[in-house]
Amino acid sequence: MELPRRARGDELLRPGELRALRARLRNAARRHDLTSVIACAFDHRTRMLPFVYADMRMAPAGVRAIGAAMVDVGFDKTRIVLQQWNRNFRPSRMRLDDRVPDLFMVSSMQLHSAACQGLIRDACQIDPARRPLIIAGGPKVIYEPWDVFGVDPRDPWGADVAVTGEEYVLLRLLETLLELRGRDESLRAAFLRARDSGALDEIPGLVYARGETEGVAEELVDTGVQRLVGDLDELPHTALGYRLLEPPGRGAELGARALAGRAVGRLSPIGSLVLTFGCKFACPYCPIPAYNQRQHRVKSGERIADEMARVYQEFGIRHFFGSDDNFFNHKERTLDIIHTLARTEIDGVQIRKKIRWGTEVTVHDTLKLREHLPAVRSAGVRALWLGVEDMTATLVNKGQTVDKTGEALRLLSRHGISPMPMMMHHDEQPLVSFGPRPYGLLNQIRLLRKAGAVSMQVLMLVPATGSKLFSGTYTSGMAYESVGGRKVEEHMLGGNYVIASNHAKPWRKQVNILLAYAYFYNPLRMLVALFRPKSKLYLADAIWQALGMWGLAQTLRWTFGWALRLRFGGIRRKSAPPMNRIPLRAVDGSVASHALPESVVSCGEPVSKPASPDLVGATRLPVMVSS
Ligand code: B12
Ligand code: SF4
Repeated sequence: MELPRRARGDELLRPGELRALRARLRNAARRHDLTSVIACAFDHRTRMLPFVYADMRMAPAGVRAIGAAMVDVGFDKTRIVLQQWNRNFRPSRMRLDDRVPDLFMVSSMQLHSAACQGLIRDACQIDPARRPLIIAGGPKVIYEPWDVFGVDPRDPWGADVAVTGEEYVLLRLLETLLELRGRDESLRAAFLRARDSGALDEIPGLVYARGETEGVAEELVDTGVQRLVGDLDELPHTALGYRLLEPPGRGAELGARALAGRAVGRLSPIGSLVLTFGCKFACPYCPIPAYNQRQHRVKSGERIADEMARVYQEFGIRHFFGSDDNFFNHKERTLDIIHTLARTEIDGVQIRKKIRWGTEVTVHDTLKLREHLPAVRSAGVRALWLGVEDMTATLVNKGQTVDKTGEALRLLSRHGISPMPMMMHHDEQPLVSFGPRPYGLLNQIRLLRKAGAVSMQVLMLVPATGSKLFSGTYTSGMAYESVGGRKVEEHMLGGNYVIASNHAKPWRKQVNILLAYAYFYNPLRMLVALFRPKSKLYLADAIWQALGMWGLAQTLRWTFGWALRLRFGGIRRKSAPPMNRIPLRAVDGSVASHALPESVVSCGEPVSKPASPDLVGATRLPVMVSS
């Protein structure tokens, strides 16, 4: 089920609203000496292809954005801890400025839920009188906020509040709490008073718990779907978040100071940057268009140029990855950014000579921008990740055909931009096919490599929370509960494990993924890459091959046992999606925006979800076909 959309015309904040809030908070912040720690949850069992380098060497933008928002309004005593680098970090032992922080925030993707819950549980060990206010957020929480609250009186734990939105929601929450906070009162005490007085109910984008006992959520209150910031130039500057990173270490506690200067660039040589959000397509397996309430949001070219230049100069980061859903989504907006960057100079030198960057696009839009690809390269773009999924468009048709996909890849290669296709393997696709139609997985990989592919991503189609296909995959019995006695856990939901299939021999699907990677990343290809590289950047092709082989070894290590279970073990299937078991209601007692259709509402009975008066159901746009 997709996230609902706010009423038409009410999806976005008013222009200037985020800027005004930041200014107000800067005034208020002077009267409060707050310390905060923001942890990025990371489950190390997820370290495999195709993300083995980026997962550790790119400090995530989500926690940095939250840190930047805190510093921007005046709360400099903020530290970001990445579990990627600090796997033994224990919130119960954290001290900042020689005290227990006022705020402990956790950011998590769905894949890292177990780690996220572990962090919150540990923070709950702190004596309630001194406990920080615990706030959870990020992609996991946006779709499944109930999972950060405990319900067992024998094992009390849980966040105080889940933020199902972005920076604006957090800052509005802080503003409300600071307005109410008494002298020397803890932020958490102010939160509890605000919650009980109904002051939080006016802030869309929160889910908070109610209950008699500390750490036992008897009921959750959902304040609705957030309003999004439309003009991304209103966001705090990205450089602010980079100053807050905890140095890597094996300890449970925080170090004396955050990483500084060039050390940041050495540990995070790739910088992720928000450039645009949103995508005009409507692939049924993808939650992105609904999350963005069908809006396309952009930063200006000037702002992007400034962010790249400042991060480069301050931290020595030369490689960037745009966190775009589809950077080429809107031709004019894309060209505005591209032309501005192409004109930009850093220290008197054209940007493309200092900075290299890449992002995600679609085949369809790449072809539409074909005559502008030289400008795209002049703007510093050196690699583009393309959602090819299945070249024959059997899985989903978003304008790609075998010919068009090949053409897009060749065009990019010719212009010195490395094409990085992303494929999705599914039940109907064989490993190899014979005949004129290149239907098989290896047939397609061969074509993509010939057309210039430098890296390859092959993931199995799995149900994504917040997508149209999500509930149906479970209710149809396609998704697995357990295989060979091993339960499907959240860290397995990233597409590397076959966890939903109607194929008679699902182990073959698991093995196909491994074979596909071995076909693309192998010593022979690496040798060829050294002498006849696909990329115009000498060694880039060979480096990707080396990374790919290392990643394949990791993928084999984590998933081979699963393939054996699929081959020899019994499969138990689910009949319903993972559900919220805590009563969840909207502020006025009606059905909550974040409730799944089968969720429990206050009376304890599952209900079917009626249309809410102020929310319209996500539009069912037709899947785009080629123009
Ligand atoms: C870059 C990226 C990656 C990089 C991440 C590298 C890195 N270290 O940063 C790589 C390529 C490694 C990657 C891998 C994967 N990714 Co990815 N990725 C993205 C992408 C495109 C951008 C992420 C980003 O930087 N966003 C910009 C920041 C600012 O947004 P944000 O993180 O959401 O944070 C905002 C809010 O969520 C909120 N927030 C976040 N944290 C917190 C905390 C608090 C306390 C508060 C109050 C608010 C808050 O405020 C932030 C500012 O607005 C997103 C899609 C997108 N456009 O966001 C997908 C996305 C995060 N990835 C996703 C997935 C599924 C994956 C994979 C599992 C593979 C896959 N099947 O696609 C793997 C997992 C690998 C792993 N082991 O972790 C999903 C996550 C879905 C979910 N519900 O968890 C996303 C959302 C795409 C989608 N399908 O919708 N990914
Ligand atoms: S093209 Fe499809 S999969 Fe890619 S972001 Fe858009 S809707 Fe999602």
